[in-house]
Amino acid sequence: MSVVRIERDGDLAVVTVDNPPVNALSASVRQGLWDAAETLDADPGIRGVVLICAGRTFIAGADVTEFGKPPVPPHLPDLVNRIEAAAKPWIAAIHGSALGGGFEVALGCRVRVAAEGASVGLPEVNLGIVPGASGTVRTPRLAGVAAAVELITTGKPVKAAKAREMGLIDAIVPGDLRAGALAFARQALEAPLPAPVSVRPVTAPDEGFWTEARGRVAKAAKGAAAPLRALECIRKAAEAPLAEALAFERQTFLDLRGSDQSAALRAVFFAERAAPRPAHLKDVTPRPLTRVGVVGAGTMGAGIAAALRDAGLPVTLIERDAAALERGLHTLRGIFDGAVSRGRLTAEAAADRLAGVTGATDYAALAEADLVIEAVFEEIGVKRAVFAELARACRPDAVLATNTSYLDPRAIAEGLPNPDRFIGLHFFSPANVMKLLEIVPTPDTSPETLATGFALARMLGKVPVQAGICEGFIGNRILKRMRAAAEALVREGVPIAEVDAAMRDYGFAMGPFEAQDLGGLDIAYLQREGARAAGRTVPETLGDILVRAGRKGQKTGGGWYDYAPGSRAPMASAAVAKLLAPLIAGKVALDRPAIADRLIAEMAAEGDTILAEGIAATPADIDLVEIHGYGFPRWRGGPMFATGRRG
Ligand code: 3H9
Repeated sequence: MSVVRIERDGDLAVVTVDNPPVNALSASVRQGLWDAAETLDADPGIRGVVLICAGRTFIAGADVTEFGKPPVPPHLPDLVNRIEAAAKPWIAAIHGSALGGGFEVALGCRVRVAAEGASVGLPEVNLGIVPGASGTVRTPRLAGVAAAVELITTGKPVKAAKAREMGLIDAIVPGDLRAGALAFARQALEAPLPAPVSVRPVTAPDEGFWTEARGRVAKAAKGAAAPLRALECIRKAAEAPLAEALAFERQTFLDLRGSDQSAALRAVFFAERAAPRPAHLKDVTPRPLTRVGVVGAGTMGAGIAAALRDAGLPVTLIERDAAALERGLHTLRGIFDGAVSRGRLTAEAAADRLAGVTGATDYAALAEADLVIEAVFEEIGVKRAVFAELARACRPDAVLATNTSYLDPRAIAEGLPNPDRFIGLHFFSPANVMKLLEIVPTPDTSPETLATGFALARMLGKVPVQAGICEGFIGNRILKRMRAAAEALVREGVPIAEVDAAMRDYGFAMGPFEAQDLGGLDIAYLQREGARAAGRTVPETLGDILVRAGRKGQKTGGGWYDYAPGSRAPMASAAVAKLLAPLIAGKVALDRPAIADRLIAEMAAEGDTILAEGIAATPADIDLVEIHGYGFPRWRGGPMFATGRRG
């Protein structure tokens, strides 16, 4: 069947794009729309055209899979111009998402109406590009420069109501979109239509506006190039004639499309979409998940409970006594209250989230749970005791998961009846925010249980990555190696602050030493001490020396750095310099890019080992772990991509 079809409804035509899954603007769709404009312009019985889409969404953008290939005409900018120039005015009827090139096609239409749940956006910067079919030029003419800057430099779509307020759409159509859009079109055609967007005037803001915007956008971009380039395009659109602005946008788009950043972001885009549905589980049906339990209401347990509630699942939260349970519920309340004060949740929604949590101190409350996630203290004896209780209290087919970061899930599951329903689910803190979920099956875990882990990730909107069993799984194992390499640099004489600055310059929010000060040096120290006590040879680290001197990080007023009381700003520490002086070889001159290269190379080398051992399935999985769990700059694509290991 054709991807673009024309139907007639009296003197109006309905042009439907039907190109599953998301109606992307592949060459055949562009050609189909072009042909439709030609056909309908030549049809004397037609006064106007409603553009609508089949399936779950309006056109979600250019076809990203075409980006690496030679462009095929008609090109999208020409198509948008063609639609705008049509003798019979086009009216876009938007449902789902009108994104990127999809919204640009809508900008070529004379009027835009949307269904209530629809959203519109120009998310191109997330792919390392700018809108390439007039988004930066037509949006300021439609909705003003400030609105265009917000929409385009953040890449965040806006819901129909806000889009209406911003002037991005003309009306919201309740009920049936096709019927509503046809009615709207009939009425609109009775009066003079608004001018085509490209000929509307645009008011250029003053220099102060651009200075402020540049500062804000650069800060949020954290090294990504596209948002600032998009801002330049919008400025050009505000200050130069139309044709010049369009040419500038096109050139910027083409430059960026061929950039490393765009290649990296595209790779991440497709990896993220592949991750929730691994090929090897294609034919496996997950267990239904309607009732979920969490054992342990500390920071991690409360965060997991919040994530489950955000996904609409009722949660039973278990603690060992009433006081601990009360503390846990208090933590949970704090999470939802925080979301309210940040404007992410209404007070009613927060109350509803909390109301969906049933606290209990008796495991019997988990009798009907489909899945229970254990998130208690990282101590093997404590965890085993929990699973012994779960074995007694839960249904024999309930999936039982451990949220361990370092322990061997096989040891935790020892003695568990029906071990095929056991699995590791490693969340990252704060669990309701961080997207990564490492899914760790044991040799006994059934494919069904594994598929249930992935199904849970989909429900929670997480990025799941399957990891094999080893100390630290994928992410913490790479972290350990990177930290060791960072310490090695310090031993060679690179200042601590230079290592951190190098990683910030690379695109991380924080360097490895600052991050340890924030999280506390003692947890890793205690692990090393545990391993030493168990007879393993674990060489002394610089971190060990600091912890032994009472420097556990910000919480003790100092770790790798000193902190003034009440401040989180790291200051070079004379005490640390003195403590470590005997171990520091001298002073080496390494510039920041060389420092970062060395640490990233170590991460990637550990990635190689992890792949060779079968702990991770693909380099893309490793990159997703680093981006979503460890703050690796997305626009670099992850350590494997950045070091050329993904081809
Ligand atoms: C652009 O438009 C540039 C122009 O300005 C200028 C050009 C000159 N292309 O996310 P989902 C696939 S740049 C190709 O799971 P959802 C996706 O890979 C583009 N394929 O669905 C997946 O495939 P599979 C600007 C695409 O319902 C399937 O569709 N637009 C594209 O959760 C389902 O995806 C964007 O950046 C694409 N553009 O969410 C929009 N988009 O099933 C990006 C998706 O084989 N897309 N696929 O794994 C989205 O944000 C979401 O897909 C959307 C639906 C919200 C639309």
